[in-house]
Amino acid sequence: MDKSFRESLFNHAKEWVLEAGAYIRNNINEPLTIDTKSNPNDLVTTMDKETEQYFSTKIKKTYPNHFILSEEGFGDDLSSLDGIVWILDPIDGTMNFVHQKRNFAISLGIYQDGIGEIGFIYDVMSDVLYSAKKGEGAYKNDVKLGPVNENVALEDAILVLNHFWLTKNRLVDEHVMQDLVKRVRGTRTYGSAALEFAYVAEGIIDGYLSMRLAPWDIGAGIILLKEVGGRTTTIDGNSVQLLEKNSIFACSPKLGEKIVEEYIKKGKK
Ligand code: 2AM
Ligand code: CA
Ligand code: CA
Ligand code: CA
Repeated sequence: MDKSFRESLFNHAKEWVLEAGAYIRNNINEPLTIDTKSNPNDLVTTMDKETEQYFSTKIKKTYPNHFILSEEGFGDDLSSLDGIVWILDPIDGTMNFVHQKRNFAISLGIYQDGIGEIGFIYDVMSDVLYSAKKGEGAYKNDVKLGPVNENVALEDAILVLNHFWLTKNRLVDEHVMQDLVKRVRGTRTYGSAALEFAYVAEGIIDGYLSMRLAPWDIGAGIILLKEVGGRTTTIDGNSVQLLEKNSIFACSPKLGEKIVEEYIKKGKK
């Protein structure tokens, strides 16, 4: 993508992210209509839908030949990443949005022919914008991030995990996760995949492992993390397929390799 086009796309997208975020923040105490999707804990609110619709209208009007891959149904039905694709999660961390009124984010990644060009993760209630442009670095507001710490020891590492690692699973059955949790300094769960990616990029978390995430959970985070020298793979260390659901391992390359070799692949040897 041409640098000046990337710049103007970045500026439009940034304006829309901040505007949508301000609207959510200003209406955080208004009554919500809450529905459930795949199960009683899989929540969606009118704010998720309205925010996605806001972006969809703006994008379609300004860039009629671009595509949208998004969670709540206002995007396109895509079978390829050809062209320019906006990968959007209007509210990542809906459960946090509903129950905690904090720790949720707008996640937006812009790809051209499958290559990440622009990423935004907006922590709405804290008014903190993580952003990245391909080849130009990643930022937390106006502060440049990175590079990720290449030499963190497992004993000094904090990993983000979630309760899915307590459910039946090969890595749990074979005690891989339990051994890993015992070895590292600590674990955390924040409840927004996008923010969890941003924290790895910021260097306040050393790795993030999650079971099944959708493209819009990870689209922006992959771009942000790459700009600080981090890597995103599946749990097994393989490449992520952006149009599908993936298990996710976001980390610095060295720590990621170490955990995959010493723990994840352990049961397979
Ligand atoms: P969401 O809030 O946009 O649905 C919660 O651990 C994280 O996992 C959030 O980023 C959440 O995104 C994501 N997630 C993905 N699939 C989910 C599901 N079926 N139920 C709940 N959270 C899901
Ligand atoms: Ca959801
Ligand atoms: Ca999400
Ligand atoms: Ca969402």
